[in-house]
Amino acid sequence: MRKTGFIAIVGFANAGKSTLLNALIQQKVSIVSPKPQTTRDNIMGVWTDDDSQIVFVDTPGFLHSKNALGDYMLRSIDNAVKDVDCILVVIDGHDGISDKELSQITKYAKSNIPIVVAVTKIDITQPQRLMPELSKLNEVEGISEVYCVSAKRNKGVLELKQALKKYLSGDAMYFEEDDVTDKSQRYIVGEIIREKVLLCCENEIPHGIGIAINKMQYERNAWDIDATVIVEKSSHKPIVLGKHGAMIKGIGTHARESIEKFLSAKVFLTLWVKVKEDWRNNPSMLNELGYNSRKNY
Ligand SMILES: Nc1nc2c(ncn2[C@@H]2O[C@H](COP(=O)(O)OP(=O)(O)OP(=O)(O)O)[C@@H](O)[C@H]2O)c(=O)[nH]1
Ligand SMILES: [Mg+2]
Repeated sequence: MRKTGFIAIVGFANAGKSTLLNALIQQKVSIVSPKPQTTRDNIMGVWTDDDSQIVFVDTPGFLHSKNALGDYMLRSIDNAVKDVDCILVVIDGHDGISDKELSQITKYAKSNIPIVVAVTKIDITQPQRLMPELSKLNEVEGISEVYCVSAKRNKGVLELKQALKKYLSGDAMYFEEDDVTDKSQRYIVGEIIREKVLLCCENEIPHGIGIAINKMQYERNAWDIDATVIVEKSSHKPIVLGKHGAMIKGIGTHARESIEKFLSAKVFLTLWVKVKEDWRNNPSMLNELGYNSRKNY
């Protein structure tokens, strides 16, 4: 019989949570970018092997909420850490460990849920810089174990996963053996497009974009996908479109290539750009884009 259970992955924005989730389950289900606040919703990534099924829950990074979407993201983190077998706190070793991170761990320790800390990005962290940072964790009560990993270079990830298995407390399978996420194909396609906008566009715009999938249909051995990139200010539209449409064309090409890999099929992708003023404070827009109380859209 397999041991099963849930492990929440939490930490500050940009710490490397989603990269670690993808490395742990050896599949890309959660998008990654150098910009903070990439993940907006809890995303489950499922690892099943001969002796266990671990359901990892990737969460948005801790943030100061400035709008209704931010409130939703904070609620998502709170929901993720309820009733889990273990909380995996991810810390960016390269940035060093801040007092805010230490007090966040102290707060979680009060819940009596085992806490494991993964200090990540060690591939770009000098060992002499890492040691004093790690000693800060000794001062914090309630940490069960600390692992140093590089999710990007896949260093220490297997050892971390093996160690996490001992915290699993259930024996009921929550997902089929070949499931990798709780999210629909439609959701992941929207996320892939958002990732490419984050990667292609600079500065402030990415925080304010949303993706609506208008159509996703499989016909004659190919997917026909029509999606809208929603921006919150009219001044953002020409930036996402680019000169003579060059930016949106580039976003479309990158997105189509990734979606083809994900769906293992040919994809025809049409992208539009629309302005919806202040959509991150608009309940019906948040609902339409899938940021509603619980799960899949
Ligand atoms: N060098 C290095 N970079 C990493 C590693 N893990 C993540 N990164 C980079 O760190 C940045 C943030 O990674 P994410 O996985 O999106 O971080 P996150 O914690 O999920 O961020 P939010 O969703 O915004 O909270 C990206 O540019 C990643 O490529 C690592 O192990 N080594
Ligand atoms: Mg993330």
